[in-house]
Amino acid sequence: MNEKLRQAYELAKEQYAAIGVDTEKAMEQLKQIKVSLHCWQGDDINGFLFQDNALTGGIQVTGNYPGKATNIKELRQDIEKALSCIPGKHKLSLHAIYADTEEKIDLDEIEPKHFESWVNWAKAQGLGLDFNPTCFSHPMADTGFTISSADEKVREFWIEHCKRSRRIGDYFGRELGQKCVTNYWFPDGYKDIPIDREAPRHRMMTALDEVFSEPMDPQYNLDAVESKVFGIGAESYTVGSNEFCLGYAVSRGKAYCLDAGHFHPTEVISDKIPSVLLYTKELLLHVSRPVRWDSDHVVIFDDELNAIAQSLVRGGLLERTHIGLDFFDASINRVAAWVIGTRNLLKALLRALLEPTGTLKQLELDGDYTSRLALTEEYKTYPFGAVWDYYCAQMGVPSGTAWFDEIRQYEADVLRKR
Ligand code: RNT
Ligand code: ZN
Repeated sequence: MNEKLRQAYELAKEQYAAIGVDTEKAMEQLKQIKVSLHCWQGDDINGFLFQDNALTGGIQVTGNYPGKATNIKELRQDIEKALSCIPGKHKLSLHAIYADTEEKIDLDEIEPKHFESWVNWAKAQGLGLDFNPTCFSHPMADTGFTISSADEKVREFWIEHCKRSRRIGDYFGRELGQKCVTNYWFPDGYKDIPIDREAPRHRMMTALDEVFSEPMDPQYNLDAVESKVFGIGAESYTVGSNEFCLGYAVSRGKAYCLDAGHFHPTEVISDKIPSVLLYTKELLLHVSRPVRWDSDHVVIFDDELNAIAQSLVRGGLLERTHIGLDFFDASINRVAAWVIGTRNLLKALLRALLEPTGTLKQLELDGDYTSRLALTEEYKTYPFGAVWDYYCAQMGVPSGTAWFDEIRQYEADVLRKR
């Protein structure tokens, strides 16, 4: 290891020890945290099951940076490259449209066997897998409604798709020996003001009950429902709203999925985490970055990201939270996007773990808000960067900006040649 890096770490270690923080313990805790990387950053949510399905569902990927993955082999190669720059053992979140099969199948026909090659690859990579039914970018979703459609045929199609998705989640969990989180998100909604706000929600509730009717071992598959406030083209009404999904998760013993971009612009999920976890056993996060809307920008090291990490660490909620990523930027190098977002998330978690939380909590209980403010402000400039660099080096991945040289090289050698 680079001697300067080690010296910087030793100094940081002392400085943290002086405020009662054990840097070794923090790094050990960080090592245990798995982040679920979203496969869809690599190919702009195209998937490989259908040839010409346009992206629908009120989400959008913008940009035309060269080198996107055009098949499963390329996507895996890109993910492997990204993972080589990210410390730790993690998970990959797949969407149904990433099925690996030569068969001409539709979404209501997917089976575990269509994902077998992903399982084999995940095993070889030491990765866990999560899953998502793809309830968009499909002719059956063209009316803007899927599982809550008033058309029974449409509803049945999506119910079948979700049931099968759940079985794939169970299959992933069993094969990989770690729980798969299967996340259900539906774009269903109206562009303009509806008359009936109740019936679609009623239909969604009944449809979900049907989807989850098959008994399944929660050890292998965990179901999560993701809410949203609005989507492009569905600005006036979203069936799967916050109240709908939270209520559903609480009443049915499911996990709730909080996406950072799915609330009004001044609302933050960092403050929702501890409330939700009072009422649900587990939580899924889609860590994303909304810029004016649910724009899914690459996660940066901003205040809200740090607040999310603090919520999890300070509340002792890491064990019940599954941390997933959800962003898609096609205007920059897509592999770099993964690395930037994931490293930032891990960095924020490390920084939160390097806080003397017990001391600060006591000050708060004592009503000493002056000390609380004074100390938290000083701790902000404590040398967590030195601990991060050391952690990366220990974990065998590049520290500092070194990872970027590798991605640049990869861009020249691989991405630009596609
Ligand atoms: C959409 C949701 C959803 C998707 C992915 C692709 O607003 O955030 O999670 O981004 O399933
Ligand atoms: Zn999401």
